[in-house]
Amino acid sequence: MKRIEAIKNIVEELEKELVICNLGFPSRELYSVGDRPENFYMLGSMGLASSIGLGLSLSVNKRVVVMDGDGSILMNLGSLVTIANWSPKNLTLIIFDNKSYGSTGGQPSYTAGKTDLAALARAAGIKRVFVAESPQKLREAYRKSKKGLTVIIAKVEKGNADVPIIEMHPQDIKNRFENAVKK
Ligand SMILES: Cc1ncc(C[n+]2csc(CCOP(=O)(O)OP(=O)(O)O)c2C)c(N)n1
Repeated sequence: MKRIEAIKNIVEELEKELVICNLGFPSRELYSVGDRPENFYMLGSMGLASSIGLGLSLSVNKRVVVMDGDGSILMNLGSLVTIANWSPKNLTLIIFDNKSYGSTGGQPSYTAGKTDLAALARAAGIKRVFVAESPQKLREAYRKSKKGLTVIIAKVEKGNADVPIIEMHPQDIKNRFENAVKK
């Protein structure tokens, strides 16, 4: 499964969920397959999508979905531990694991080596961890995630889709998202 295909499948499942998306190509892919005011494209801060999603999920009643990457979660592993211990019921963390830093040229990450993200999430204390290798499994996992804090490791191929950059100004992304959160 390609990352853009995984993103499209999640987008098709979305209702009013707030989405925080990893920087680089994942945000560009999400923007091109399903831009909506409830999407926050996190344009610069690698590693922080999961932390932003945690904070948001603790402050709102809506469901929060984080679309993260293996490189970014590996850079901020403390976030998994914090998420596990706060355990917000309304948070779904999807990690697109392409075993690489896809947005900067595909350099291998440590999930290409010895590191197992699902095992890490479980060891952090997260009970509901699913591994999805196909669009169908991903959709099933996503539907189940509505029951409580869930981490989904979506196994995706290396490579980025040929999609344009996000034309919106970061301030406009933020303002539009804030309005969607308040609705
Ligand atoms: C602190 C910091 N380090 C490095 C970068 C450069 N950078 C931007 S995206 C990216 C790769 C992200 O990899 P991953 O989270 O696995 O997502 P993928 O693009 O593979 O889906 C890197 C290294 C950055 N923006 N910020």
